[in-house]
Amino acid sequence: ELQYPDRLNAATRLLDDTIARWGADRPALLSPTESWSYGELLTRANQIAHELTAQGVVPGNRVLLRGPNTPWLAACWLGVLKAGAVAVATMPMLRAHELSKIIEASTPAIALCDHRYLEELQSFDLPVVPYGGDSPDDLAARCATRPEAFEDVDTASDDVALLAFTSGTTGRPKATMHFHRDLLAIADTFSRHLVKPRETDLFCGTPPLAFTFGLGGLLVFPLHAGAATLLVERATPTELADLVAEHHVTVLFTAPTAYRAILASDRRPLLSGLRRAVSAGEALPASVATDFHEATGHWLIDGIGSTEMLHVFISAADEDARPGATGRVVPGYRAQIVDDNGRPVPDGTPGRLAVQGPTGCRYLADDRQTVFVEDGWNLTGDTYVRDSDGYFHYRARSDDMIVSSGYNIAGPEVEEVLLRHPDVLECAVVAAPDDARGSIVAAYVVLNEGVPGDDAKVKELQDFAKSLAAPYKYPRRVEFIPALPRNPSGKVQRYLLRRRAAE
Ligand code: 3SK
Repeated sequence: ELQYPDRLNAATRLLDDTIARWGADRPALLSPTESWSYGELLTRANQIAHELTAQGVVPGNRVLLRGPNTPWLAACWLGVLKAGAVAVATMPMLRAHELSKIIEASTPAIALCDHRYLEELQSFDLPVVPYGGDSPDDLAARCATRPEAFEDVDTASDDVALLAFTSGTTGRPKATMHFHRDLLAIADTFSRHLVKPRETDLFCGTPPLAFTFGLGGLLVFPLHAGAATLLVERATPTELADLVAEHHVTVLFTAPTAYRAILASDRRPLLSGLRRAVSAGEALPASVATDFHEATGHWLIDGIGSTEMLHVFISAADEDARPGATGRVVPGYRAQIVDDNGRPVPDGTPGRLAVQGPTGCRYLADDRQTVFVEDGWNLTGDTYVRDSDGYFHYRARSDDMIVSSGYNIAGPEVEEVLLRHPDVLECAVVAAPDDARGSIVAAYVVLNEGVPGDDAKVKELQDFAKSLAAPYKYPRRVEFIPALPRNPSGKVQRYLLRRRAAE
């Protein structure tokens, strides 16, 4: 079991203690145009903590952060923790009406905002300090007048360090609270046992730091290991592959769709320089896992985590990886499959995934419990099967199970079949209400550029699905759409498709 002292500040551990171990001159944060050493990062984070304190921020206050992944955003996040305040990082693409829900729920004392993203914050009664620009009121100008050293606030290990918002299945955000010690726990579990970072590594990836997948993979894990991280604002799969090659990235964090797109492109060989590659956020199709292995000789580190649990709790790496299975429980966590009454089911039987560990779900003042906790077990909202070797196989989000004429059909399984068709770029499969069958399988398909989406293609995809899976699973309805709806962290918003299918 992980043991942490009663009092600790995660920013001290990630920054000051890393410097004490590895020195201050090593690179910490890179962007395509900048490079900050650990020493420079420490100075800026300390000055930000001074500035926040001077602005009246006291321990426990929340500080809203808004901007894409940049070194300044990372320094702000660390400065907030050093000041004993609570970081509320928001996805940069959120608009004012989405931000209003977050601001209402988190009541921040102040916002630190990338100077290019100020507009959406203007309608709120909230002090805002811009960063990353060169105006006289920019955070950089303010920091220049502040001391370089700061005595980090002596927070309790179970003081809240961050609020992470999840859009859940309804689009109404809920705030999950995570402690200082939780940030160390994710580094001491998933990162230590699966990612196995080295101080010589360079991390890179696409998830925003406001998504805890990105926060862990692109900030907490590299700093905890004394490594460097290349922060990029946004990158298409092709651009990401180019960055990997140009900067000699060794550890990559991104979603299955990006791996799939790179592997299908002429950038495929560029992945071979990677030492480790992590996939999460969506279920990893077995075909992508196998293809990645063929291209690089390495297995993708697949994982499932959640905003509620902070990071990944089931995963497999290296020779433990099994295409088609997410993996086994990450050391430090426990997982089981239970029925609707919370009773464990035998291996091989699908049920609800329940997980327990050093991190866990705590919602801030919210009575909606789609993921609820009982006796320390967190129900994740996913349907899984555990096999007799202890591997967990994803079936569907519990609400993505389609019951059609009495058959239980996992939407992602049908997606996986359709993705094997050479004309399909991406797809999502949901239930559409049907008088005769209860529900039918409806597939929303994005075709590769130039492929016509006509009746002949519908029939071809249906026949293709019937040829690869039990015929009762084939999509009785196929609709072609230009792009899948995704939330700002890149997850497919199946609830929107379910709504559309019900119209
Ligand atoms: O979606 C996931 O699997 C995930 C992984 C790590 C951290 C957070 C999330 C939501």
